[in-house]
Amino acid sequence: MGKTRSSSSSSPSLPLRWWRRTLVLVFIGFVAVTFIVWDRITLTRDHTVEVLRLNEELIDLQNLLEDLKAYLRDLGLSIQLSDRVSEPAKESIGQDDPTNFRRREQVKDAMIHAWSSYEKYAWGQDELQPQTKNGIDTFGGLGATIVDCLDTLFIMGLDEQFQRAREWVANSLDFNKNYEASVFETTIRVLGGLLSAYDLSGDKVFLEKAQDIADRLLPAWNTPSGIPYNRINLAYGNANNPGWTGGNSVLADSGTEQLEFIALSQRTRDPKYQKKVENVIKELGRTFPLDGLLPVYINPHTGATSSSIYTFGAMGDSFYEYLLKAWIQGNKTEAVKHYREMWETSMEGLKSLIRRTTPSSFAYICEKNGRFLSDKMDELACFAPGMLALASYDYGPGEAEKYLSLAEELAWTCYNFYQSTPMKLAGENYFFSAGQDMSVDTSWNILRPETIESLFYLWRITGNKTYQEWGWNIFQAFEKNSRIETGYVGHKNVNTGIKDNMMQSFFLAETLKYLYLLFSPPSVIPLDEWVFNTEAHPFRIVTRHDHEENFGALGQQKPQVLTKTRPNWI
Ligand code: DMJ
Repeated sequence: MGKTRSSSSSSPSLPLRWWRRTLVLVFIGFVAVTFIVWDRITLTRDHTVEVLRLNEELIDLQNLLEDLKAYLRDLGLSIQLSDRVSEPAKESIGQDDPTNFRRREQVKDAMIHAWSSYEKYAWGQDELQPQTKNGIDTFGGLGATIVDCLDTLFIMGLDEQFQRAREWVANSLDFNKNYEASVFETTIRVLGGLLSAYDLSGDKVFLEKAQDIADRLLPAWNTPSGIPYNRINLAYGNANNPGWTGGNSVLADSGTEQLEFIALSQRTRDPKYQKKVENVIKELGRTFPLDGLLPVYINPHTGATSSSIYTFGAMGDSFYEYLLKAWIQGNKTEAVKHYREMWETSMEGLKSLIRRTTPSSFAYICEKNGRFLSDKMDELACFAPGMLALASYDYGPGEAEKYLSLAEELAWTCYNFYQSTPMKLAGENYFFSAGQDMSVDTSWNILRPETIESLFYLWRITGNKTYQEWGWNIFQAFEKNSRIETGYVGHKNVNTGIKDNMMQSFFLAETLKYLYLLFSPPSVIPLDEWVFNTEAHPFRIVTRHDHEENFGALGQQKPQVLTKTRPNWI
């Protein structure tokens, strides 16, 4: 007993000793883990700070490089600085950084502002007039802004807005209008917007509506040559050309429906849409000139072109864009080889229109009037650098560099269309005269997207962040000068700053979408899976069908839903 008491008072019992040791071990373990975690956090923070610093240095270096380029241009020299996307560049554009995140959130905020202003003052009408706070039916009352920006809302993850737009399309969109619609505008904005919304969401209501509007447009192609009339009554189907074209069809209006109608045939398994628009290219290809440049007027009865203006600007532009993109949409296969060949021929023509200014050696694309070049370029032609960059991807090293180099030079010119005005907003077109570089001719700015579009492609293809910086500068000019309390407006004059009263639907459909994508990782609408129509509506690239039998057999099947669930990029 005594032994037991004495032993318990001098040393603790066995379980107590075990507990003490365990507690000491737990304490030591806790201290060690805390130290390791703290050490890792510090390391990660240091790493993040270092990456941000390096990013900033990279931007400074790129700016320096641009200064150097400009300096060399002043001396009449030029250097080739970028290459096809190198692996490190691919990696760097694959990463999302805090600056990009912040910037695309601000672009999204701009979209929310534009969209809510439209919802508040112009819901259901084609476009918003922000100064007078009302809607206007510029396209016959088809809710153009809603349909045109369904995909922008979807891509930006603006779910509630997308749902409201979707309900309007399902319940209120009515194409049975006694209205002479532009076949081109209705195709690229309305049909294009619906098809893109279908590809992104898999919601069949969009495909049904797409088929409805396409069926109403289709009689426009019933001409002796197959070249479509450019206007059609949506309720009665009678088609014609406006008086100001002298009864002719316009090149861009007739040669910019291929992507949409081919996409519709693929999704409905009905070949009739594809056939109509592909005939146009075949017809134009029959007498395609050696330089691949077509005048802007075509006779829909004979298919003959009449010598007039040749341009990559208004009335010509997207015809050339679609030659390249129809080839991409068709998986670059044998069946669509003729598109690529025609496009390449046209690029010989484009190169023959290139001149450079003095003193700063800005490259620009002239227009041709008959046989004479005029030193004028539309901002609309600023889609061309993006097209050239996109095409460069499929060339071997030497040719790719040439295309990319020209694309970069032209993009620099287009960026300077913006930078050279007091408001840092581009005018509608520019003249170039010896010793004076560029001067604005038509001085309005209607929130157009072409330059931003090209910056987007150039950034995706080269990984050069300078293009993001340029896009950001342009965005800030829009924020500063075009944003008002009730939406976004254009300017009647970029020299004086007088505002107009229109928020064009393409500002939401294109300008803001390309800006958002400029600051998003390339996995958001990757260019090897999607092709953008000329209104910035992405269509998924799917298998092409060329034979009637394929269409016939598949015509019995239900349309394939391309994307059933929401993509995981948001
Ligand atoms: C848009 O409707 C399209 O981009 C079209 O190809 C040209 N014009 C406007 C934007 O400027």
